[in-house]
Amino acid sequence: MTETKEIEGFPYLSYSPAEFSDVQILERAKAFYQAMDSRRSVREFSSEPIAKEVIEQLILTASSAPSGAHKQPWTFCVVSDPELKKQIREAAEEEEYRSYNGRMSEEWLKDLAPLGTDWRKPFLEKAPYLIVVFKRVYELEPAGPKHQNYYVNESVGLACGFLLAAIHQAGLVSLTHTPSPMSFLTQLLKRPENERPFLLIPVSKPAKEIWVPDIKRKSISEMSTWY
Ligand code: IYR
Repeated sequence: MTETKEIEGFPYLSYSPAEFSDVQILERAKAFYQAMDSRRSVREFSSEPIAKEVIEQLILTASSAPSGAHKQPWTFCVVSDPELKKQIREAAEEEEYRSYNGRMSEEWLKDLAPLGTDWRKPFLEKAPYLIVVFKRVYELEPAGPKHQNYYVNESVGLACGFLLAAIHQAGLVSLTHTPSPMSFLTQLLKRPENERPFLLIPVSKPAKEIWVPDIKRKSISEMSTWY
């Protein structure tokens, strides 16, 4: 049963996370790793529709992430309108064309080669939903002062991580697309001045045939140091 009390004038709730045995904790840690390790970024999408309610649930999961001073400095713009998706694709491809043909260094292009990316982004029209995540640098009171948010990149990055996990867990696929520069999203989606585009995440059911690069994740010893 949840109890309530005041601490230094603020309301608190008692919180009792589920408890497990050491054996169960290891099993659960392994099972979750297996589930998450089977996630891949994809570039082939299905155009099959997905219920709006599903996307709402995914966004609620994303928004359960921790954030600096609990400011929840994020806005999730969900695009399913075909005309708007087309405009986003055209604007993204224009920027990406320039990136792939001059703005990116030789080394960067070489690093991307095994991933099979290029300036073409047909998935921006094909996927039934694009979730465009905006970070809220500050909050605007109507005709009032600005209020700073804290650790905005960390907070929105965490929310995006939760979102990718939720998408995968639901049986859907996604890509963390980073069109650069991204300011066209502010204009096309008519976002207010306190918001900046953060990530563009197309979401769909798995396409019938998907090929992903044969890349390896770092081993525990390569990416952890224990003191
Ligand atoms: N923004 C480009 C390039 C690109 C960047 C990263 I980081 C990738 O992991 C893959 C591609 C694009 O989205 O194609």
